[in-house]
Amino acid sequence: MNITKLALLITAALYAPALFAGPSLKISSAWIRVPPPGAKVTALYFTAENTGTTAQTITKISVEGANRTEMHQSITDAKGMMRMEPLPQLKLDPNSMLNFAPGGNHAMVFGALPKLKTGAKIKVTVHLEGGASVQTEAVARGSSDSDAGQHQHSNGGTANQHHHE
Ligand SMILES: [Cu+2]
Repeated sequence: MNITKLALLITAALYAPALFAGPSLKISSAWIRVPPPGAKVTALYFTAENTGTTAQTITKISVEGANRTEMHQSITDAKGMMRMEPLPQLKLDPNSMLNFAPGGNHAMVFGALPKLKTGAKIKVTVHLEGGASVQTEAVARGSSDSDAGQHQHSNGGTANQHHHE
């Protein structure tokens, strides 16, 4: 191999990823909980996967129609009490995955989102350190998907009646 070919190969190797790769962060399975009537806050959950070779840091999450969001983690303190702590940012190591799920990490969504109905899709933007962002859609799910005892169904259908012991 002559030196020109080698130089070309090295150049290609150096620049190809920068040219073709967007952020290596994948956001999937996003869903937002339909807040009970009058509630001014709800939670957003999703799976974040860093498929790249460099760490990715989530700095902010924007939700269409919401005033603002905060990333939270649920922790159990020394007294055995569950509470939430804000996460100013969240770092994902290369080839790592993070699940935002009830009982763990979540994005707290502030602002009532009064028109949010089960099945609706809303735009979510995950902002990364360095200025890149990843967009996804979150599906609105009712509280019947959880262990919450409060239900509110807009269609009034009898099939949606639940009883909690
Ligand atoms: Cu929270």
